[in-house]
Amino acid sequence: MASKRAPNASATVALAASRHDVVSAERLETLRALERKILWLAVWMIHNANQIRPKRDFLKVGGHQASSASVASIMTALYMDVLTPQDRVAVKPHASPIFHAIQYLFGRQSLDKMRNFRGLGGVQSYPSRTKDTDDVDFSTGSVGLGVAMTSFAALVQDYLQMKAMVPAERRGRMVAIVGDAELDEGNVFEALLEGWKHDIRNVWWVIDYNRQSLDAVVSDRLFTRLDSVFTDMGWNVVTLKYGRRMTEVFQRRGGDALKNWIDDSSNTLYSALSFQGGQAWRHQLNTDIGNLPGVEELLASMDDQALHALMTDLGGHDLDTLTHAFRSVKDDTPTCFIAYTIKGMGLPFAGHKDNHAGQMTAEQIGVLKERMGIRDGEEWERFAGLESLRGDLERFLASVPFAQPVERRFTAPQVAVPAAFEVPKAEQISTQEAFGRVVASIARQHPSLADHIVTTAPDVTTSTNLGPWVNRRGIFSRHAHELGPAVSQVASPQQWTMSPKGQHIELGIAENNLFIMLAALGLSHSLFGARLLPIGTVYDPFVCRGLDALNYACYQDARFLLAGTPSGITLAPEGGAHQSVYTPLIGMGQPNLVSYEPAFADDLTEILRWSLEHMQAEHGSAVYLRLSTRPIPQVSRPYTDELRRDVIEGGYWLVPPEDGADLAIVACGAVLPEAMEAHRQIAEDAPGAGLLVVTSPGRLEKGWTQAQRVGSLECNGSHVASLLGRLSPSAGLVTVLDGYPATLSWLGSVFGHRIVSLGVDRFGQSGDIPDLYRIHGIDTDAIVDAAARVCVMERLAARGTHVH
Ligand SMILES: Cc1ncc(C[n+]2csc(CCOP(=O)(O)OP(=O)(O)O)c2C)c(N)n1
Ligand SMILES: [Mg+2]
Repeated sequence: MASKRAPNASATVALAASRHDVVSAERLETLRALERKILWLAVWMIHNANQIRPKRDFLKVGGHQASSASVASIMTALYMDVLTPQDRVAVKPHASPIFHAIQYLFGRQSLDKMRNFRGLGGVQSYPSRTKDTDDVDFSTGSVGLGVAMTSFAALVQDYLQMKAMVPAERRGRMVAIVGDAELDEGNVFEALLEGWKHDIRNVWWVIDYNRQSLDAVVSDRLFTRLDSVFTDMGWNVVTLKYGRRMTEVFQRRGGDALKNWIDDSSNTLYSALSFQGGQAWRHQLNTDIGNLPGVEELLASMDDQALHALMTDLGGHDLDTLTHAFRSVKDDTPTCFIAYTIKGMGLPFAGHKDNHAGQMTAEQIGVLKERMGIRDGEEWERFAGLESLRGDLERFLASVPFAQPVERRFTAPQVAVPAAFEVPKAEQISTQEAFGRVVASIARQHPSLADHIVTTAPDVTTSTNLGPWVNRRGIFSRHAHELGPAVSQVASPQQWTMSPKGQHIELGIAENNLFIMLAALGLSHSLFGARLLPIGTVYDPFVCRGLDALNYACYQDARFLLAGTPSGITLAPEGGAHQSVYTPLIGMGQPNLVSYEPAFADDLTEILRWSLEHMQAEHGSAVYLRLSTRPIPQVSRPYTDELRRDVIEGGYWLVPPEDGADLAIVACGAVLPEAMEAHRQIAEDAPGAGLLVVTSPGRLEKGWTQAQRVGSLECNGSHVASLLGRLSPSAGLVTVLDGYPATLSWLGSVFGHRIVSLGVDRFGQSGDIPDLYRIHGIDTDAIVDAAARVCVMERLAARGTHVH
């Protein structure tokens, strides 16, 4: 358990404790009893789900007894002693059973759900803010993301505090209970650096340092790195390596040698001995240090059981050490606790290198149950085996600070959104520029709405047209920064002030951070009772760089507006590395996200306006806009309520087809000029052909799929059916977008229309738009050609000839 580290004032909690940091012996006894009960309930929950509950399939239900046991003490100390209702916690995913067992003891989790662990409607496998019903603060599951979430939630809390948007009594600490292998995830370090830049406060990361991941025992050399990374980032680091029992024995003769042995022992050896127990410890210690002064006597003074208890008395399992460490923190500096633990502590496979998915046998459960004093049939009883303490425990639980009946999930009033925004005026304009202008004009024309908007971008603020908004509303910083005359005199369109009043959170390039920032901002109404309307921008191809974090934000039902811009091969000269191809499919397939790809500024303006409402609606969601830097000619038309509705529903006829028309061109986004020109060219040969603008492939598709589920095969209720229903049943469709063609090819299934789908299915490259549209087959000629083919197919079909 190598842990050579430079002495550090904050390193050892045994130092300088004030009296009330020390928990009384009586209280410790109570905590220990609860810790045992919590471990039992967690283990039993998993056992019941896997080995007792009847099964209808051949799947292992799963659940992680070893990972849970590893943090039973840490979580007991936190929830039963230290946390307040204002604190928010991301529990490492595999400790879900421990969290729910704790809530069960508080009377906040039902027995039915515990019995139904990992079953439909039961306790979720990993803590879920949306699916669990006992007040999970942050969902976890994809390791590393929950950890980072606490940093960004702290930043949101700071943001709200500086603007007096959250009362003092709602502010708390953002706490992550972190598996040590989570620290292999790069996003944790991206978040650490970003947090340092923003000088975040009130964050605790408690690292469950069991030195085991899923597959293996982790490298001995990791520890020294970890410690210094945190101190370099300005965190306090508190190492909890030795429990009280160990610390006391170190004072005895031979204790020094024992301590040195512990410090020098490899993680692998320590784990193996923890598994094997007293005899193995004795043998190894005698072999390695038995000849050093005092060691023989020291070892002889304990039986095997006591020796095992001593050697596994690590800081992360000692409630005395843990409560004391947590209580000793007196300021809001981010603090990392490195708590040494044993994976599977207290269970038969403790320390075994393969214990990650291991589960106790019925026999082993029986032994543990007996040890806990629990009788058959009383496995779920809250106080079984603790009957003599029952009264005390009930009183204790009722007095736990975290368990007090304080509101923890808020609703915030909705912010009014005007019925219309002013549409940017221009003969030609790109959707990206229109987006920037509308956002900036909200700052000017709708100040009370603008007060709730917060923008953020990973170093692409100017290049995604957020600059004018930031000029008006400034950059958020805990500390006001005077630019000074020399800086102010540099002529620049970007005049950005930095202050606590600022409403743009400027991030470094890491896209993971953008999405976790949006997740935290997008839950502000629920976490803090303050309504924020977050708007983030990102280059569209780099949505994929942060995709898991985007999914994570949506999984928690965070509400935000994301502009992915610029997108597609339309970004022509920038080349293939910057040209997104399949992001429209992400927009379609991602739950809790509605996506749009408008072509015209008036459509974009309405979509943006509607998004600000949808982000606040009870059954709303986040919104993703796929935008472009290509200026395109605008169409002038009355913007009727019907058009507004159609734009939001996902599409409208720019040129309506004649009833029973044989052909329609369907286009989405930046390729509209080509589609319009193609439509003009075919007018002679295909009179009455329609031109359909799709603003949201995803909205159209969802409406269609849902209509299918509930009823008629014609899907009469769906918007897309009402659009395409105007065509002849034998009509042909040509679809086109700057993205993967399957985004729209499903339209052929709505009424069985013949379809040719144009789009991009290879990486792009540098070029200009005419060249790139030509080689990818989405230019005017390609559309006209496709229209001709689809018409030929139609005629051949009418003659009964099959087309291959
Ligand atoms: C992003 C991601 N990759 C892989 C996994 C699969 N996985 C689950 S737990 C785990 C290792 C966890 O080790 P650690 O964080 O140390 O927790 P412990 O089980 O030791 O408590 C892995 C690789 C995951 N949940 N998320
Ligand atoms: Mg681990």
